[in-house]
Amino acid sequence: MALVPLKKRRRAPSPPAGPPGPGRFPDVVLCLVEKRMGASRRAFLTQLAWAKGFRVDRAYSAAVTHVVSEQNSGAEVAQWLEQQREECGDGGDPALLDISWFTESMGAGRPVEIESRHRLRVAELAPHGRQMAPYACQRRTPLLHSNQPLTDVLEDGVCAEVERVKLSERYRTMKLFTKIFGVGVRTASRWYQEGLRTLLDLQERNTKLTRQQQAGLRHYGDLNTPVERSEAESTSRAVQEAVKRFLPGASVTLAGGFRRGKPRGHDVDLLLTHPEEGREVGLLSRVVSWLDSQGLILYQHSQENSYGLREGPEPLGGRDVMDRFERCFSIFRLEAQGGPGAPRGWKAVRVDLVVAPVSQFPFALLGWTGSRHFERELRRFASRERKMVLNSHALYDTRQNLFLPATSEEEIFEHLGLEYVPPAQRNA
Ligand code: DGT
Ligand code: MG
Repeated sequence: MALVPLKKRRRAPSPPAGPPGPGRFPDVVLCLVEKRMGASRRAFLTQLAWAKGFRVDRAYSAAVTHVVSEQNSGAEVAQWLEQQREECGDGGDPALLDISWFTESMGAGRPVEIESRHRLRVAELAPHGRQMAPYACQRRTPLLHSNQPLTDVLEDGVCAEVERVKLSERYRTMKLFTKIFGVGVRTASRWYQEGLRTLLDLQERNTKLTRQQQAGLRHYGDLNTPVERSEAESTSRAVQEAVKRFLPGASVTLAGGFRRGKPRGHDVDLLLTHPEEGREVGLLSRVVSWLDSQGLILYQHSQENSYGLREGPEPLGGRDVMDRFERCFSIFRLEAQGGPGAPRGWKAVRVDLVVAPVSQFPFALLGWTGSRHFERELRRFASRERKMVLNSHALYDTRQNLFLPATSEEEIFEHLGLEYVPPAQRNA
């Protein structure tokens, strides 16, 4: 998981303004869906298409004939289209296409004929011909599923154009820099424009780095090595031990991908609470200081709790919901699990510690278990289908103007009128 500034959706570079004229193919007007593709890649693909003489419009309008998206379901793109039509007050009936149509067209240097395999299916069919539930939170998605061979090919399969893009200097550099803890697309893009290309460049040219980025650079290798479950568990034990010293009875829960059963992840997400509301106040700073005094912490910055239920049911920061719990973003110095044979005695591991008052704990647990897509879908379902606002602090019913309390995740699903989905099935 990324950090506070990281987790905020960074505004990445927009595609350059305005397409250069009508293009070589007057019957074809493309619009690329940014969701999942990301702003940088979208800008890159837009420029690529322009260079090949295609017209690509930045915003949707009735003139658009081909909508191209990457890694979105047909239902998602259909919904996106519906929103665009509402916003521009304009109709249009474009073809909804997968990126494969785009890459093949770029490869051919002309718009290739649309085949059914290029089209996104708007009504997806589940196995046995059943209609698939429209929201991911209404479905069970285990870690390994029957479509695995297919999705593996889609993710890992080789496509000449995608390979070419991946090899491009900008792509490689952006990837290198955004993998530094504390560096987002904007900063990486600025550094690229300044001519920086390697991690060594950052050091040699004395690039100004925040304290977080300095730590990210220092532990670059470790932080980009997956965290194993055994490492997550031993981190959790270390935190538990510290918590017990200061507040017996308080609990430490491993959330994030590990709670969903993933064998490895990119960080360790831990939630702290105490069964008596209010007792958790002040706990985090003591725990962190103690861990620090034991030489377990390589970097940390903390954020205070800034949430009050009286504030009302605001959706907390728009599209990518941040929360306002007291939390600590840290890098732990974890004793190597490999024993004496391990190449080095320790490993740097990213750890997020989040403190939730017990009345908000089920919401925090639900919010911090993920997957991100599952969470987004759950919030979208709550808002569209139930007129409720769900975030990691609370569930608010806007029809009745009241908060709906819950003492477990199951109760939250009940309030939403959804069948309970256990953590291992939230791998959407
Ligand atoms: P990983 O760490 O690569 O194995 O993957 P996950 O699934 O553990 O993802 P991660 O660690 O980025 O986030 C875990 C969940 O916590 C995910 O559903 C999103 C949620 N989450 C992450 N950051 C925030 C945040 O700042 N606020 C809130 N409310 N939720 C967050
Ligand atoms: Mg995580």
